[in-house]
Amino acid sequence: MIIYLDGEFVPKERALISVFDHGLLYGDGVFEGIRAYHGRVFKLDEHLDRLYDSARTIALEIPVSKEEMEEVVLETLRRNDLSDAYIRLVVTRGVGDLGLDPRKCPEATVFCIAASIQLYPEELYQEGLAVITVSTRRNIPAACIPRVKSLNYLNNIYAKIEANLAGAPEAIMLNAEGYVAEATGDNIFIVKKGVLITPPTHVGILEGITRNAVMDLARKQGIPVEEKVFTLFDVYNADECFLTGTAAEVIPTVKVDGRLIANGKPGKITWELIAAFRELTKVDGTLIKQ
Ligand code: PXG
Repeated sequence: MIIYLDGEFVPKERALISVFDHGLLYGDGVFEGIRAYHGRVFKLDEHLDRLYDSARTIALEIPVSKEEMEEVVLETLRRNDLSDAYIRLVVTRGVGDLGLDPRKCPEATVFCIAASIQLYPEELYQEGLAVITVSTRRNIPAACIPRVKSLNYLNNIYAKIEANLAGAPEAIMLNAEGYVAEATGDNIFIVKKGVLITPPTHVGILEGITRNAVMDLARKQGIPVEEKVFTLFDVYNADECFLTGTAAEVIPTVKVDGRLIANGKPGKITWELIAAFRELTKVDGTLIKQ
C-alpha cells in the first residue's frame, strides 16, 4: 500500500506521523471520506470543497491547492492500482509543541490513504436496519460546528458506543433541543405521504455529500423534497426511513427504538433512490486514469 504524505508517495510502513502532531494531540484537523467506483472518484469536487470549507472554518491553511489536492487523490489511487476504493484524505494542524495554540504549528500535515472498500452485507439493504436513539446529543454549533468534518469525532464515538452496547448497528442523534439531527456517520431521511424530508443543516449536522446527491436524484424523479426540522414522533410515524453516507450509500431503516417504520420493510421510494444512487455511481465522477 502506497500512502501520500506531505508531498511524497511512501510505503505504508514509512507513512508515519509525529507524536507532536496536533491532529493527534488535540484532534485539530479536518478530513474527508471519499469513494471511487468503476474507475471514477464520486463527487470529488464536492468533497474537496467541503474539505477546504472545513479547513477555512478552523483557520487551517492547507499547503496544497485544490487542483493539486485533486491530483493527490487521483495519483494515490493510480499508485495503488485501485478503481473501487475508500479514500481517506486528512489535513492536520501539523507538528507543534505541547501547547494547544495552533500558532505553534508552522505547517499542516497532509496525507491520503486509498484502501479497498469493505462493503456492507447486501442483507442489510434487503432487510433494513433496526436502529436506536441515543442519549448523547449532537454537538451544538455554538461549541463545535457539526458542518466541519473535523478530527474531533468523540461526540459521534460516544453515540456509537451507546449503539454498540445496545447491539444496534447505528444510532440516531438528536440536537440539544431534541430535534432529529443525524446518525453517527450518516444523514437521516424520512418519507411521509410521498414527500422526502431531511433535517436542514442549521439543526447541527454534517452536510453529507450523499445526502445532497440523494436530494438531487429525488427532485429529478419528481419526488418533492423538504429540508425541515422534525422530531422522533415524525420518525416513528414515517412511511419510510433511510440513512445516507459515503460508506453505507442509501440504507433502509425499518425499526427505530423498537417501533416498526410502517410495515417494517424497506419502502418504495427508498428502493427507487437506492437504484438511482447505484446508477449514478457508475457514470458520475472524476476519471482516475487520464
Ligand atoms: N454525518 C456524519 C457525522 C458523518 O461523519 C455523514 C453524515 C455522511 O456524509 P457523506 O458526505 O459521507 O455522505 C458522515 C460521513 C466511516 C465513515 O468510516 C464515516 C463517514 C464517511 C465515510 C466513512 O465510518 N461519515
